[in-house]
Amino acid sequence: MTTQPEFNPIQFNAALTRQWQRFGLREAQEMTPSQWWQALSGALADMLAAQPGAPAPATQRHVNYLSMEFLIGRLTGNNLLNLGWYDAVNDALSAWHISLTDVLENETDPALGNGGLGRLAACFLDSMASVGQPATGYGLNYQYGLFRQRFEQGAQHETPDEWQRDRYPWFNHNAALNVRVGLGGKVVTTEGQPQWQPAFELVGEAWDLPVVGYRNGITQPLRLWQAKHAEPFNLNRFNDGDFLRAEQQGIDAEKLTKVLYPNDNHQNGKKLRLMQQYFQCACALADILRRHHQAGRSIETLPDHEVIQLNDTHPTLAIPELMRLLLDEHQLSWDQAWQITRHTFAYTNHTLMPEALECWDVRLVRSLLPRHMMIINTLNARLKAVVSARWPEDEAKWAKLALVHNNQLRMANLCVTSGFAVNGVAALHSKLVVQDLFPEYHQLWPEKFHNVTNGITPRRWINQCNPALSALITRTLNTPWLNDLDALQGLEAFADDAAFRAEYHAIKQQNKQALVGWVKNRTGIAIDPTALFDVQIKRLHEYKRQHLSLLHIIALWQTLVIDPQANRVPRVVLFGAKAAPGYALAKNIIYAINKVAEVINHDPRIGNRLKVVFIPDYNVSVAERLIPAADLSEQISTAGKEASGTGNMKLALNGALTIGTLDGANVEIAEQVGSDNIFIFGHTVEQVVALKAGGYDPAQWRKKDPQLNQVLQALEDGTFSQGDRHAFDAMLHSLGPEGGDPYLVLADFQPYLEAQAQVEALWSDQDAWTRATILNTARCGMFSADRAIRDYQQRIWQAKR
Ligand code: 26Q
Repeated sequence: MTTQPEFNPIQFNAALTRQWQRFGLREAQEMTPSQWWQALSGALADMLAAQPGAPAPATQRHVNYLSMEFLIGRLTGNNLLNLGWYDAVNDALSAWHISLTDVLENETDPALGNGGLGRLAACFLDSMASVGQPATGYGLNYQYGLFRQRFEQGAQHETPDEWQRDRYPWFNHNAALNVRVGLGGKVVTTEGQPQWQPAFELVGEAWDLPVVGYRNGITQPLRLWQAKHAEPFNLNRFNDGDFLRAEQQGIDAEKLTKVLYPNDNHQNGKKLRLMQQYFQCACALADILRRHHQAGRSIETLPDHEVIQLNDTHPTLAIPELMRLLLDEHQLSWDQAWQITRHTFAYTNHTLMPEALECWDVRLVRSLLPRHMMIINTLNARLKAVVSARWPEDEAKWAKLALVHNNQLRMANLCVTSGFAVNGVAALHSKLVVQDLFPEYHQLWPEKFHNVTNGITPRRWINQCNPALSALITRTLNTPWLNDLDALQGLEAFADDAAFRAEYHAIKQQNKQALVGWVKNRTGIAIDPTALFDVQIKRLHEYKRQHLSLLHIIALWQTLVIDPQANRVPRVVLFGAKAAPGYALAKNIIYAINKVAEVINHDPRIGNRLKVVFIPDYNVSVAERLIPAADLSEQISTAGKEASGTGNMKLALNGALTIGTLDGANVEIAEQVGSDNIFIFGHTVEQVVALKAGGYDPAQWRKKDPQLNQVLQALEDGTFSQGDRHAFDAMLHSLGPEGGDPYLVLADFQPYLEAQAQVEALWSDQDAWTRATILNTARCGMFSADRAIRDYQQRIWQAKR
């Protein structure tokens, strides 16, 4: 058992001094706020690098977590808390009359991910370090993270996110870890041995970020690869015309890791994205094999020591890459190579949505990776033999199970076939993965399929973002709970303690008050801290149904306009969401929310009883402000569409009550907190299926519901768009007979309104509300990412073979 690293103030002062001296200053006081952050982080990074590393336990497989996204959020404050140095550094800085919290605000949020999948990867790294699971995260060091969002007259505009990776003090670049990666070219066979001759090569540089375990002395790397031109420049190759060929194909090495693709739950089939994926896989595998050899281990024992966890199908090319290395570089037989490969990979599925399942044009894959395509074709032929043995002459089965079909390479099928484990991310989702997505594969290999319900790191998502609540919990439980979140159960006893309720309520109120000032600053909108804060924060997607909440807002406004005396609960509805730049419908929903907000927020008849705020440029740091101040958590996706959700867990842990459908992890949240402490509504998965099978007709639902009709009319008749009757066409079209309302927004409208009425009823009894929020905090222990990591260990990584 390793322990918390000691903070040495003398060492700290020396490290800090080196930093400001590098800026060419004469004393610390000359630093600007941003230089303070730079210097503090640089000093801490130096001190961390000097700490003795904890020896890796030899008995556990090392986890290689491959992900195209790591949405890590700001690091400096988080690292200080995990190291246990926060208070000491706070004291040290106050000697210079510098406020640590102010300094920390100068960090730009590294946005190297889109949403749920990327943030999950970051939470898992924190938990693996904290529970002592040896692990390396492998990803890409994008120059531009997820775009920055602004609104112009209500419409989303994107600007590049230049996060200045070259000046990020937490990076440690180690040139000794450089990797060479090939692309394009051809395969030549000499004496029966195929060999890939790439058209050109690039270099992957390893840029490491430290992942600090919670007070246990463990630090392990998140290794992000950055593409560079191969150097020294190869003059022979240049003369051979290879360089020109590369130029003709528009391949510029440094373009490769320029920008994160901003699609979430949607594949776009771009060549550069495929190159990014391969580059990331090739770098990671070279690194994993180098470590394995350096440890003096033989290649056959790879799966005994290493597991490669694929975060969705984005790093699937790691599979044919390992096969290629084993066959062509290590000269193993096919059977030997396959034995190793199929015991090394495990795959996590994050979506059932057909448009997000990755398929790549075989010609594109072949042009970039001819040898890999050959290997995939052999795998496909071998799979075909297995499938026809099981289902002789069943063409339909093969059409579903083939790796390559109609000139499309299906990444998910390659992952299921080549890995030893497949998991979904919540109980309901994992059931649907088996039943709807891979039923035939499940019949072939039932033992491969698992559920691991997602989790969140309580270090960032309560301790860091909600220090007052964390302190209350620590005082109350008097036991370490941040690495044993089940201990929160101890709070249950206090739900009926009026003094504790008052303290818990006061903290929520303070957090709301703090948000009020920040919202005013950021948007100019004044909101009432005593109102119910109704929060929906997540990517903008049709299936997540932000527009269902919008319909409720309009209905509420209409009621208040008709009857200003109506006894309704004052409410502030807060949205945070980015729409993929090419996703027109999602952008139209943002526009609609902003336009409706404009009218409602300026309606003198409404006053403070209803306000709508769309916070621009939602990111991890914004989430850290909103979550502790939320009263109501909107988790209202169409049942069966949200694989898990993780914002739902963060909000519940911080004492927001959930209004939600029986979708994703909402199902398990409901089980944990109890039906009295959550507002569940809407069609279930089975009812959704039945409704669609019976020929769902949104026009009928509109016709039979005058209130719904009135709401939609207000959107159609220009009430919110200065008379423009076409402003919300995209959204209204999708909800109408032509669009067919694919996500059943109209069918869930009344059930949603009824659930919102129950919300108001409970809110009107503040004591009962607070009691329910305490029970939410007390019963969310299982949503710690530490529990999720232990599930992965037991069910997948360390399971007996
Ligand atoms: C694929 C190919 C090409 C370009 C982009 C993509 C791409 C990128 C990101 C496809 C999907 C994503 C992101 C998916 C995602 O975030 N899924 C979410 O994962 C969370 C963690 O498991 C779940 O909680 C959410 O329910 C799920 O939507």
